Amino acid sequence: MHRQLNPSDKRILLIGAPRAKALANQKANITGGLYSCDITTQTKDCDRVDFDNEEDVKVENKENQWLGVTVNSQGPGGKIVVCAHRYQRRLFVDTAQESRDIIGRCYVLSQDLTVDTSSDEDGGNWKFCEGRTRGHEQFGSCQQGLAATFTKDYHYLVFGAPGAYNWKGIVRAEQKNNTLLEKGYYDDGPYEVGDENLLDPNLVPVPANSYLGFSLDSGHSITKGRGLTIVSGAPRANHCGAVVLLRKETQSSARLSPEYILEGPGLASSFGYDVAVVDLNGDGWQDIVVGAPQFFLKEGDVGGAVYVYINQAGKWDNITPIRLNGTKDSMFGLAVENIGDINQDSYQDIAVGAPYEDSGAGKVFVYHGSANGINTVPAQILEGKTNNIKLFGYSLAGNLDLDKNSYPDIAIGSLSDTVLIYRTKPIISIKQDVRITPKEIDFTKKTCGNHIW
Ligand SMILES: [Ca+2]
Ligand SMILES: [Ca+2]
Ligand SMILES: [Ca+2]
Repeated sequence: MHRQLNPSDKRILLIGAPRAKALANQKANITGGLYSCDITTQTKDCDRVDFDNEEDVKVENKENQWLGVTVNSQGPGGKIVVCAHRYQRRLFVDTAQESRDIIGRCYVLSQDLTVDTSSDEDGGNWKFCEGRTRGHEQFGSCQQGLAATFTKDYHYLVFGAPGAYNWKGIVRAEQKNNTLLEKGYYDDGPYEVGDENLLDPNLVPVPANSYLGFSLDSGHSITKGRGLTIVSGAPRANHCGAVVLLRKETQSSARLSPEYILEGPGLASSFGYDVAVVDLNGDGWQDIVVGAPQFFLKEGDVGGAVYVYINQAGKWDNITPIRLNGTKDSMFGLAVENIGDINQDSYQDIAVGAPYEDSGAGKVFVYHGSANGINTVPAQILEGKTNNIKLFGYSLAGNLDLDKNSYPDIAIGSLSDTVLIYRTKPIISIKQDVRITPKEIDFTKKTCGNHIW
């Protein structure tokens, strides 16, 4: 979801379509793309955003690049990032030495969905693995952009590249913004797990085949009052999955270092497939929600889980998470999202996708935050079946009020070319209670004076 402020104040839904057909000037057939949809009740009000509209087959290949695998807005009037994690660089095309490196690439667009050529940020120059040492033990399969996000202070763009260093995976935060410099803001970064200068895989806090950078979110007040923490899932770390809390070391360092690692609960649960930073109990400390869609219990009908970690004043060592369970084979937790405070009770709320629930129709569960952390009984269950949709809940977006009724709304993606928007509305329940005071009327007492009319 995105809010444009100029040239007009407009709320739009941005939809990544990673299997969409190529644009006219591209040589590939299937490139993926981005659609922009106005918020109306019409079904045909989405337009393809026109960018990434060229291809030089001597040095790159966009076939099946999955543009739109990630789409994120910086916030009202801010930038948009959209990525193609399978974008390939090519060398020595049409020779015996021809090589292809799946480095991935991201684009940044201005708030009105155009590429502003005078902006340092705008355009497709976000491909940090280009030109680095090749081979899958290094940066030849980076797959930058499988996850990407903006930090909430408008300062950094953060990218996940889960294929770097033999699929250990890395996370990188960087900024390119001369306007900010002119305004006196500091120029710093980039920061990278493994160190931007040393490029040392031994500094990555997870083993090979962990996929660090598969999911991303960030926030302040996670480990320190004002410090920035980047939260990234590594769903195959140690076969159990992990979520790594990262911070930049110092202003002079080029490194993102682990502060805490949340360990997955069991074998092959894909703990960290998605993560969400959200203050569920309203204490000012950001809590962390982690999806583990392949979690299962041998007994019973449990499949897929979501772990809710309630922040203990910035200390993460001894937190016992609350587990929310899905049903068997539902992939509950494939998507988790901070949807804002949808019932306006001052506690932020979350949505959880279970796209394989109901034999692949999919369901989305809404949970309300509370003073105690989270209400573990879903406040609402939204169903794909009632809308004839398959794999409903595969992606989620929220925390923006699309129809200006002050309640944040929810967009739910599927794998059947459909996105549904749920417009949140207030529910006012009126409790009738008639009281009579005093309960009995004493006719012997006169309270109306002596005047009888
Ligand atoms: Ca909290
Ligand atoms: Ca709430
Ligand atoms: Ca609304």
